[in-house]
Amino acid sequence: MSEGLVPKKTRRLFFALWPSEQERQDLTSVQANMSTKVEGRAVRADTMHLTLYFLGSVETDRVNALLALADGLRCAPFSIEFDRYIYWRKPQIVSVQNSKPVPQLMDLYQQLETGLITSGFITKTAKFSPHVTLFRKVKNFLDGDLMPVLHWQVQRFCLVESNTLPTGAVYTVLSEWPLLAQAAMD
Ligand code: 2AM
Repeated sequence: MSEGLVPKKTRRLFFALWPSEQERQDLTSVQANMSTKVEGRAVRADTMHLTLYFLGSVETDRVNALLALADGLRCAPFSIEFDRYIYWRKPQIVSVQNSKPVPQLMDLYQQLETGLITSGFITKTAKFSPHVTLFRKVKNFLDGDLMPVLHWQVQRFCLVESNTLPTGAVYTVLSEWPLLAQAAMD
C-alpha cells in the first residue's frame, strides 16, 4: 500500500480516471466559459476526475484486496472525446460527457465491477454513465454541445481516497495502474 496512510478503521474510496495537467486545464477553461451561465458551485480544478466506481466506506484491512483486484485488470490505453455537457436534475450537477461510446472504458468498468462483486465489495451491478462533473448544486440548466471538444488520452486508472474537510473534499490518489497495450502484457 502507498506510504503516508494514517491509521483509520475505514476509508472513503473510489476508482477514477485522473486527468493530466493539460486535460485539467482544458476542463477549467470549459468551466470558466460556462460559469456566467451556470448558477451553481464550480468544482475545484484539483478535484476534477471521472469516477469509475464509487465504493464509499471501505474497511482499511480490505484495501489490500482492492489493490490485488485492480492488479488483475487488463486494458489498453484509449482516448475519450468529451463533446457535450449535461445537466442531471436529481444530483444537481453539470458535467461533460462523451456521446460516442468508448468500448475500452466500458470494458474496464465491466472488469472492475465483476472483480468487486467476486471479491465481495459490492453485491449488484450498476449502470455506468461516464462523466466529469464541473458544477454542483445547480438548480436548472440546459444541455448542449461542447465546442471545441475535449480529448483525454487515458493511460492509467487510480484508487482515490476522499476526505471531507471544512474547506471541501480533498482527494488523494492512493495507487495507480498503467493501462498497457496488448503487446506489453504478453
Ligand atoms: P460525481 O458526483 O462527479 O458523479 C467522489 O465522491 C466521487 O464519486 C464524486 O465526485 C462523485 O462523482 C462520485 N460518486 C458517485 N456516487 C457517489 C455517492 N453516493 N456519494 C459520493 N460520491 C459519489
